[in-house]
Amino acid sequence: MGWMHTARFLTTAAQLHHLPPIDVPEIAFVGRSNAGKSTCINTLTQQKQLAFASKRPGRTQHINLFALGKQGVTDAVLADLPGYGYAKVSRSDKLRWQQVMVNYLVSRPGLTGIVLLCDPRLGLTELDEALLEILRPRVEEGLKFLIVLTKADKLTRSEQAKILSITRLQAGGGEVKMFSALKKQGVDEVAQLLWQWSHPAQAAVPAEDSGTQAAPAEAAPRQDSETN
Ligand SMILES: Nc1nc2c(ncn2[C@@H]2O[C@H](COP(=O)(O)OP(=O)(O)O)[C@@H](O)[C@H]2O)c(=O)[nH]1
Ligand SMILES: [Mg+2]
Repeated sequence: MGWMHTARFLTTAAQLHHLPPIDVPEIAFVGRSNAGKSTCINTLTQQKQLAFASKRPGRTQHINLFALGKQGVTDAVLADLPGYGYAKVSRSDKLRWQQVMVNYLVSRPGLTGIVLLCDPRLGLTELDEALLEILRPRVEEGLKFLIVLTKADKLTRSEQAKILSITRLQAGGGEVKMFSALKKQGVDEVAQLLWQWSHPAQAAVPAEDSGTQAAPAEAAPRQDSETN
């Protein structure tokens, strides 16, 4: 989807209060270190180095913002949050980052959606569950939520089906999608969903202008997507 490919670097911040206020929908990518977050962002945006796929997991300890929108007009922002759960990070660094992340998730104005990246071979870990718990009140208030199961190419079809249904149960009605950067599996589906989150008014009506190729017919009526 062309819209995702417009992604451009906006800013980076080590602390929440250094982030600029944003007046368009913001979608945050979160997940354990090594879950495949950088690779997923790079694949969705078709830009290899946008979210630096770190060779040293846990060391990209900044919140990075990327602007999206055609003709240079920003209509959404992606936020890449630092990965968590990396064993070799010191306890004090871990605590500091947990705090930044929790503050971001609880208080960031304009936060519209969360994409939680998860390696399906690990499943949702305690840290992921803790994060879901923190998010619950905001999800109840309408925050969109998607779990992306990465590295699908490492699983057989039947393993994929199994982990999908388990994760859907755990997600309590939230969306879950299978994704592979290697096989380009799930790329269009995830891009489509993020576009719908950021353009709820347009996503609710069938696409008429070909420029913004909107929701598939079955997804069109889902404006308030809390379907438990
Ligand atoms: N086979 C496969 N490997 C992947 C995929 N996505 C990420 N990886 C690998 O998983 C490792 C961690 O990926 P990265 O994007 O840096 O994870 P991050 O720490 O969550 O940003 C890297 O070695 C990637 O090459 C995928 O879809 N398929
Ligand atoms: Mg990364």
